[in-house]
Amino acid sequence: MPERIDDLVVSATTALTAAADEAALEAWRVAYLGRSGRVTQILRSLAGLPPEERRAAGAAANQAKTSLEAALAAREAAVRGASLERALEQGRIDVTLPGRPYGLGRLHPTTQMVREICDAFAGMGFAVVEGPEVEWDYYNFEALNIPKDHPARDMWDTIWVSPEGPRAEQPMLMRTHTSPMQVRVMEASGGGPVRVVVPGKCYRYEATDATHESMFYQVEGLAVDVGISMADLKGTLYEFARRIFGEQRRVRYRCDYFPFVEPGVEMSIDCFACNGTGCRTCKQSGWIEILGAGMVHPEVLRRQGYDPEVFTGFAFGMGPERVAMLRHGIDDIRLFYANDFRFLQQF
Ligand code: 2U9
Repeated sequence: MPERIDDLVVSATTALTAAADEAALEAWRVAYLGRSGRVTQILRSLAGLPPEERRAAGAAANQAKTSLEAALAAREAAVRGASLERALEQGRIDVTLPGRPYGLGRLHPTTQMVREICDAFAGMGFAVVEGPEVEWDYYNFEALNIPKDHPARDMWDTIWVSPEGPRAEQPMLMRTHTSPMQVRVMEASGGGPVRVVVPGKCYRYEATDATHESMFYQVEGLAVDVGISMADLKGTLYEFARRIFGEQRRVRYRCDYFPFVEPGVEMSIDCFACNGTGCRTCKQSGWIEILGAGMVHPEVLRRQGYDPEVFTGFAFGMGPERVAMLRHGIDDIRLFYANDFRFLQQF
């Protein structure tokens, strides 16, 4: 007999108690109950015993094998149970915990500003309309008193859509301002009065820097009717400035040139950061330029069928990103469209 059965059962039981996982249990099974296991070796040695010992030894050996197999099954169940408990504990979900709050989405700062500007004018009777971003040269330039080869075209570096560029018979481009839509509104108005603001994306083919982007937004406006005067322009834009920048704001108008208005003006507000005494925001001037405007050029009216001796109008244009930059102290327009959530989530 290779070893005493009683001794083997004791050592096997001790070793089984120490087996703490499935790999250890399998190793134990191979060592004791496997084809070359120590219990199997005893069972094989029975044939070599004298007949008078074989019966008793065989019964003891089989008893040992049965009890060790039962002990292995019990130990495997215990190890699996403990493993399940650990897994359940690690994966335990406390269903009474509050749900993780979803971050609420928000409007882009440009969208917020565009909506605020449009609301201010809508409150003064202006309709809000949008138009195509890919435009005909006619609506973007010619109808605005900027004929081909006019030097004013140099004010707008343009992205041409027509393969032949500006030489095409009817060139197409990415609009450089939202003015083309005002032309379309006058064209469709049948000679009637107009009160619109036009928000939308515009494009310019120029190097980007802290104040220039290749895609940016504009909000332009147009009022055409009988008897509209410069006073209407000044009063409307003054009210706009107070609605956006505060009731105490003062405005200043200075002459400026645009081919589609005459006279043309730039409107500034007194600096809301220093109340006009001079600071970084207003570059020590006490004033901040907000928009351009003017009385619609008679040629622009005439081309759309209005008699400039009867109908007059005013128009204006502004950059909502600039207004937002002033309000929030943002110093680089490129932040608006860099898709950096650290910037966007602040608004
Ligand atoms: C029509 C007639 C006249 C729109 C106008 C401006 C002055 C102006 C710039 C301000 C900053 C564009 O965003 S900006 O770069 N615009 O200063 N725009 S008058 O005049 C029009 C438009 C349409 C039919």
